[in-house]
Amino acid sequence: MLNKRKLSPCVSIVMGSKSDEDVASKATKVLDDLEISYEVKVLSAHRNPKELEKYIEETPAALFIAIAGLAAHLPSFIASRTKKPVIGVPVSAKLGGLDALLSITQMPSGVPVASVGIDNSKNAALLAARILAISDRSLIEKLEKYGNS
Ligand code: RP5
Repeated sequence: MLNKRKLSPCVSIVMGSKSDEDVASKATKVLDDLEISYEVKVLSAHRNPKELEKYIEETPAALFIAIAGLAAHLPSFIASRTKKPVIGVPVSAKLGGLDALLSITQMPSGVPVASVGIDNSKNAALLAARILAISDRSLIEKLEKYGNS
């Protein structure tokens, strides 16, 4: 079961399916360690587009980590509806995750989505922390202590 921190979320973690939960848990572990607030949602770009759209508009989170396999339209769907940063995590559901990786990285000009490596949601959380650290000095110190392991 994924942990939900009680504070207003800094990071929104959205996954396309409950089957992505194992990948998501690597991101929540890092955010817990760094004491960064987050919320976790299971919302698919294909199965729940209206609910997802409403959620994107309403969440106070500063940025998104979007975790998806297969056609992996979740990160691009989010990026097309917000100017907040979106970090995509391709999931190795089929084809070793290459399908999702290409889908997430091959964005048309003007609609940026960052991508980490396949299943590497730990790096997505660390990248999110680095973005948030731009305006939060205490987070820089925590990241220094956290190291590169
Ligand atoms: C994607 O399809 C999800 O992100 C997941 O990685 C993959 C398989 O989803 P399920 O069929 O297990 O729900 O949308």
